[in-house]
Amino acid sequence: MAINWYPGHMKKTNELIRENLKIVDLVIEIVDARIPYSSRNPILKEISANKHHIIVMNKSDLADSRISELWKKEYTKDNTRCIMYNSTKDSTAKFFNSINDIADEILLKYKKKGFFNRQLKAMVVGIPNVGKSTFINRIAKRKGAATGDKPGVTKGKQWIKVKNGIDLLDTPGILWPKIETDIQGYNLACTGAIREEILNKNDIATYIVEFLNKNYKDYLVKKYQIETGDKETYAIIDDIARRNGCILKGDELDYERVSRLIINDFRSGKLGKITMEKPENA
Ligand SMILES: Nc1nc2c(ncn2[C@@H]2O[C@H](COP(=O)(O)OP(=O)(O)O)[C@@H](O)[C@H]2O)c(=O)[nH]1
Ligand SMILES: [Mg+2]
Repeated sequence: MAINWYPGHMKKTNELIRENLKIVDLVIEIVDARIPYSSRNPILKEISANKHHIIVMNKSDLADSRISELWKKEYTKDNTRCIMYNSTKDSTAKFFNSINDIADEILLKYKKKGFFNRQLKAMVVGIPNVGKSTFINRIAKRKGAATGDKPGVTKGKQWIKVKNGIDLLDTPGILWPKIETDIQGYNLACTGAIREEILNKNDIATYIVEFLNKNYKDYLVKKYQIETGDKETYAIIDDIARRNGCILKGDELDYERVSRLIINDFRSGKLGKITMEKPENA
């Protein structure tokens, strides 16, 4: 899928991440638990080699916990940690407990070198809309403080003391989704990581219904009170539209409205807990 990102933008944020990575001990990579593959960018591994790394599978409240377990196994490798997290609800302890030993190890290393007051420096990175700001606000126990994540907005580095011994960079690093296939593009669009200007709303909704009809048929039937049978995706969408009064003058179906409805129901978890990607060997 050819998506024209803004190359200038991308270059600038990549440089910013590289720059900031140099001075941190721990990289906190926020991933979307519904699309654990497509919400990562392999460039991070390249630019953060030798750093401690924790993958926070965020929005885990919206994901299929059975598949989340498989991903957790897959990602807990090569000195990388992985935890399931809900940044709108989970305790800060849940996060800090998962990195306590890493933190102790790093701080001890500093002490051995004679730095007794040195803090562990951590940084959050992730693709757009994955929950970086929500996560930062959560673990910094901030309410709604705007976390600037537009490249170049924050001048100078601001560190937040999130825990004894741990400082977090206040500005997250934005990674650009790396899209190699149409499926990845759609998965990113479904979760809201890439904008609807890039993929059209009706196509996204069609993709969701097709995916659900194949993988989570019960959710579709239950939520919309429809019969799916052997129906084509388009016929199912027509039924959803009729069921929900998405009808225009002259009895035409309002595809704009039904598409919006399906996308919103998916994103808000009203359709159920859904994961769109499985580990390769699962
Ligand atoms: N259900 C759920 N929603 C989340 C979670 N984390 C973030 N969000 C929502 O995802 C949207 C994007 O979050 P934001 O922090 O702005 O993403 P950012 O672009 O990475 O900074 C917001 O509507 C958040 O409320 C989570 O763990 N669970
Ligand atoms: Mg943000």
